[in-house]
Amino acid sequence: MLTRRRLMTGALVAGAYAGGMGLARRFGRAAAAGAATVLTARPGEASITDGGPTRGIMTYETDTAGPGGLPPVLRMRRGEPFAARLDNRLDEPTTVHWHGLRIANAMDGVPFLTQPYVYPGDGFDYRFTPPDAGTFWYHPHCNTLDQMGRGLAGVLVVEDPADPVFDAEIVLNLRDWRLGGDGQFIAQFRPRDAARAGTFGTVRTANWRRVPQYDAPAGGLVRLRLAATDVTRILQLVVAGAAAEVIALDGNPVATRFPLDRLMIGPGQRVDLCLRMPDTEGAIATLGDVRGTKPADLATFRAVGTSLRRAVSDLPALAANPIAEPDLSAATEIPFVLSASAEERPKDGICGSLGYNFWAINRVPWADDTGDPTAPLAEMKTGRSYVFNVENPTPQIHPLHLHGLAFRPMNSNRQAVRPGFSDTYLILPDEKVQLALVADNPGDWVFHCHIIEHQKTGMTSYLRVA
Ligand SMILES: [Cu+2]
Repeated sequence: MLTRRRLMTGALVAGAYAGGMGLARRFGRAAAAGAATVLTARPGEASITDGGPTRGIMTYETDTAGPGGLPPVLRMRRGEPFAARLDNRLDEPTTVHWHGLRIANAMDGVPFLTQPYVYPGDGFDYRFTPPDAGTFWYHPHCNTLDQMGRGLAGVLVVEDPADPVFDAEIVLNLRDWRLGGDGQFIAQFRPRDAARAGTFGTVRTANWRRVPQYDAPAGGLVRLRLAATDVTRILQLVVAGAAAEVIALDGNPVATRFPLDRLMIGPGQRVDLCLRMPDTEGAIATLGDVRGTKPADLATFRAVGTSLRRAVSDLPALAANPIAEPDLSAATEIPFVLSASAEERPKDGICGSLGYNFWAINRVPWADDTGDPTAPLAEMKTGRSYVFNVENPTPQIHPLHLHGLAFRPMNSNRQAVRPGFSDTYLILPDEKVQLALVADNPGDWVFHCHIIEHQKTGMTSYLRVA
C-alpha cells in the first residue's frame, strides 16, 4: 500500500541516493514479509575521499541493494516476523548482531556465546520478530574493530504502523574512517590510544559521504534518524538553520520532546529528530558535531518547494515500546565497577582480540567475544527486577551497552539522566548511575563498552538470565 509518506520517503530517498537505494527501501519490506532477505557480507572498494577508491572496504548488500556501497537500511515492522540469511563472502568469520533489538538469545549474533562462527562461504539464518519500533543498527560481533572499521555497520529501522506522518524521512549512518592521505586504510588503532579515549578516525562521514546534502520539503517535518556507528567517536549534536526536537533516543520515544542542544551520544546510540525545515526554498539547515577541538558539519538539508507551513507541535507523540517497568521495591542490586586493567601484556585471543588488556569490569578483563571459560559476571532470574549500580572511576567516558534487554536510568551523581528506556548508557568519568530493568529475556547477554578498543581490550562481560 502506497501511503503519502511512503511516496514521499521513496521519492526523497531516490533523489538522495541517486536511484538504487529508493527502490531497495520500498522493496525491502516486501522481501521481509515473505522470503528471507539475503544479507551478503563482502569485501570491496568505495569512494570515501576524493583520492580515488578506498580498497579493503567491507560492506553488506541485500538482493535489492548493492553492490559495494553503504550497507542498506534494513526495514522491518514491530510485531512482524523478519528473516535474513547472512551469506559470508568475506575472507574471515563473521556474525550479525542486531543492536538494541530485544529478540531471542540464539539470534543475538555473538560468536561462541549465542551461535557458532559463520565461516567464509557459509551462511546463517536469522529470524526474529522485533518487539519495539525505532531506530536500531546491525554490525558484526567478531573481529569487530577491523570489520566495523572497514564498513560493516548498517542502520535498522523498525516501523510502527501507527507512526505519525512526516513529510520526509532521512536516515544517517554517522561514522569515521581511518584513512591516510592516499585514501587507503591505516592501522585501525594505536595501543596508547586504546588505553585512553580510543583511536579516532581521520575522515568523517554521513552515509559514507563527507557532508552530504539532502533535499526536503520547505516548511515540512522531517524524521531524521541518526545512528552513531563509529568505533570510537562520541558526538555532541547541534542543528543550525532549522528547529530540531529530540523525539526518540536509543530507539525509544522520549516522554517529552525537547530541543536539540549539544546532545551527547556515544558509539552505538541513536537519536530521532523532528527537523522543521526552513520556509524559504533553497535555505539550508546543518547537522553538526561540536564536541572537542574540531567541530564538524556532518550533513546539510536544503528546503525545496513551496512551504508546507507545518509546526513541530502538529506532530503527535510516538507510541511507547512495550517494555516491562522494573519493580524497584523488589529489585536486587548488582554492582558493576568499570576499571583500567593493570595487566597490559599482550594476550592471544580469538575473534580479533587486539592483544592487550587495558580495561575490565569488576576487575575481570575479558578481551574476547567468547565466554568460555569465563563465567557470567552476574546471573539474573527470569522475570525479576534488578538495579545495576554502575561506577566509572576511570578518566574516560564509556558507552556501556547491554544486549537483549532494555534498562531505565534512574539517577546519577554526575548528570540529569534521560529517564527513557535504553540499551546504551554513556557513563561519565567518576559517575555512579543506577540502571533498572526487568530480566525478562532469557539467555547470555553481552554487557560491554561500545568504544570497540575498550571492548576488545577487556571492558566486556556477559550476564546470564535464566
Ligand atoms: Cu569504554
